Amino acid sequence: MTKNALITGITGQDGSYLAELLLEKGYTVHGLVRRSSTFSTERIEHIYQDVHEDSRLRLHYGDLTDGQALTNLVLEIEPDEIYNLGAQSHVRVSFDQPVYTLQTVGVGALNVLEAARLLNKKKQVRVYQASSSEMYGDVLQTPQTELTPFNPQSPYACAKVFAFHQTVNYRQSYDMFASNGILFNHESERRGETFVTRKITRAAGRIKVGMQKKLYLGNLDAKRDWGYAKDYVEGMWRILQHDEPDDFVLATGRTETVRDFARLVFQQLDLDYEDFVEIDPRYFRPAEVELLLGDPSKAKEKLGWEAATDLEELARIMTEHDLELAKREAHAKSFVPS
Ligand code: NDP
Ligand code: GDR
Repeated sequence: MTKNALITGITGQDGSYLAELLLEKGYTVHGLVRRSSTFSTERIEHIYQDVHEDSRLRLHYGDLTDGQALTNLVLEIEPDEIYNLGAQSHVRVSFDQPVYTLQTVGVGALNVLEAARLLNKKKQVRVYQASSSEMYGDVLQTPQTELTPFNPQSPYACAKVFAFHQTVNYRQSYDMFASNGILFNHESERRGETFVTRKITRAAGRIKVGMQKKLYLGNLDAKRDWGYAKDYVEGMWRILQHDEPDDFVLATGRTETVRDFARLVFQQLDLDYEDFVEIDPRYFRPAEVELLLGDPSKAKEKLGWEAATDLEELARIMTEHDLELAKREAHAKSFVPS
């Protein structure tokens, strides 16, 4: 029988890859989309068909902060699986918008769990909560596992810790199938342009074609465990197919600095990052997470999941993509209508 899934955050990086994966697997996919004055559906345009055709991808207006509308939607579409990926997901921005961040990331997750609890009285629904390595914060133990204590360092991370515990609490209190994926940083050519990896690959491409002179960054010494988003959405799906609800770290098990990533990207374009990268303190954070390194052993053992793409390959995919994008931008700029 065809399965039915609801994805919050379907217009984001992960939501778009997950929607592709679930459609390939034969699911009907419902996506929650925020109303905005311009279209926000660029990442899923290639899989979206006209609503008047028999499409297995169906979009619904909604917002994680509107719990009543979310409950109505969940009770109407009766999903077998809910993937809660929606979030104000930028750590630096969460210091500027702490309350809004808590509303979407924390209360939003609780709204999803409440809606699922009500549906669960009628049919079993499985819930995936997008938890984050940011919850470990100023790390108390390396590498980080499912048992490492949290020590969050930002409003975003505090809100994710709240959502993590609510997910565990709903599992224990109501016998619900509710699982956390504790995902370490994962990137792609669809990554938002203000996250550091994409900021670097976008700038390097533009520098290569002569459209930009400098790249301004913050802390170059922060270390992150970076994987490829396409690999990670497969892990999310496996977490919900497991025979029991549980919490899993998804990571590569390798950590590198922001500086290393910049060096790698510029090298791939035969450039030296030191000639172009400048430090701008505006990108420093009030509190920084200096080191993240995940131990994905449990996911490997119980789910058979492993990150398939290494950092060099990830940097190559993103750099090639953004060089082509920069070339098209340069071409469009040079075009003079006759
Ligand atoms: P993105 O920032 O790319 O996407 C976030 C999505 O959430 C977008 O679709 C956005 O909609 C939507 N959204 C934001 N606010 C609301 C709201 N109030 N109501 C409904 N939807 C909303 O994030 P990613 O795809 O990178 O990440 C997916 C999830 O995984 C997030 O929860 C993130 O915090 C978490 N995570 C991400 C990691 C990563 O490395 N990428 C690692 C660990 C966890 P819109 O397009 O309209 O802005
Ligand atoms: P992060 O990702 O905070 O880990 O959160 P981000 O790419 O924003 O920062 C990674 C590291 O790079 C440093 N940095 C910069 N960051 C940004 N954005 N811009 C800069 O100019 C810059 N210069 C240096 C940061 O200080 C940081 O140390 C991401 C998000 O996807 C979260 O939603 C997710 O939960 C975590 O990953 C896991």
